[in-house]
Amino acid sequence: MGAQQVRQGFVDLYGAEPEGVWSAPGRVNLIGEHTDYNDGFVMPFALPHVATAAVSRRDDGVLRLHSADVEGGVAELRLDALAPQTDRSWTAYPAGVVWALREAGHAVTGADIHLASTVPTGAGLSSSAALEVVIALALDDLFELGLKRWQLARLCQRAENVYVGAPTGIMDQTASACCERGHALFLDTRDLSQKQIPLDLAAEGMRLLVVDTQVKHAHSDGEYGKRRAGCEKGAALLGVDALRDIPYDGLDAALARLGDDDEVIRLVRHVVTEDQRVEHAVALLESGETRAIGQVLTAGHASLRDDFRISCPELDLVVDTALAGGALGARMTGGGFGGSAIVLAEASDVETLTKSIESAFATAGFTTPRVFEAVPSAGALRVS
Ligand code: GAF
Repeated sequence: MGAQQVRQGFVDLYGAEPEGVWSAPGRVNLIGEHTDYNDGFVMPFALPHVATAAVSRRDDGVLRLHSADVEGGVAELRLDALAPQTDRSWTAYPAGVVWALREAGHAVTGADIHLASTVPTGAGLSSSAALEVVIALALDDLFELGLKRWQLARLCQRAENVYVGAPTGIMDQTASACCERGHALFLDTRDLSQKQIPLDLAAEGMRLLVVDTQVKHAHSDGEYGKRRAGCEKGAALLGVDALRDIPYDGLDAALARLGDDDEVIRLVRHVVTEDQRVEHAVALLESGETRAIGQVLTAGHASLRDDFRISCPELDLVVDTALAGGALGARMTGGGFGGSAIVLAEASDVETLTKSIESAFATAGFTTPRVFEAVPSAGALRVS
């Protein structure tokens, strides 16, 4: 749904023009998985799929929320009654952002909001972060809060961690808030320092496909939290603040110190090698060796499958089929346990690869996957 339709939807619902319309994208993560809550490195880029919000201020302590994507009428909430983990529906995301802004001392006095999103949900493409960031940016503009993009991302993460109750890291919100068209975002999640890395695959005759397996995942499920707790245990056993502090060339020594705690050993090995893969991929992109990142992506998948153990048969099938069909690299992306995989391929191979993946899914009796090309797109912005 386009911005004009969202604006019109607002007028139909609330009987007046909105003060503005904003959008924030979903993201695909090129490399750097489950490193963000370990203070490590990630490299996502923004998708063309966005959450769009038409918003006006109110001054009476009321928040009205409506989504074109969800059955049901306008939800009306009182700002002073917003409380963490009291809402299990989609409204927890925008309401959580309002709660986080107010809790941080920002004078948000109410709003009328109408939303629509083209980011697939449960596909590991950050539909929640898009929803949070579009609201944060709109309220920052309207209430003239003067917050920086990274500050908006931090507040959105707080909304998700505390208000919604999903123990996620900072990658998705920062990607949605800070990505730039034509670039991947090399982000250090410890201090949120960033570098925009030019990424024009089409100019080099390549494509990046997203394959949404249609297997739904959810971060509030226990498995994500268990991995996070396991990583924190590893850091504590090794006497560091976060696994980011274990250098790649100190990995063997660190693993030896973990004795026979096989589970923690696997988690630590994934995080430390994944940070190294991000740095390696950045170096390859910066030296123009773009095709070579394919092998880095594939190694990342093996680590997520075998060490971190968050893949699933559908994701493995995408990767195996793509590689057997000549892809440059492939891996699962996002939180895992379903969602999407990415495939880096020569442009000339895209059609054949797509057909092979669809046919492998049919043979395995899996739901037909949704395949689309991902082009690095703009981060959150005011549309009108
Ligand atoms: C999800 C989380 F929201 C991110 O913070 C990140 O941990 C990712 O899974 C795994 O890299 O998208």
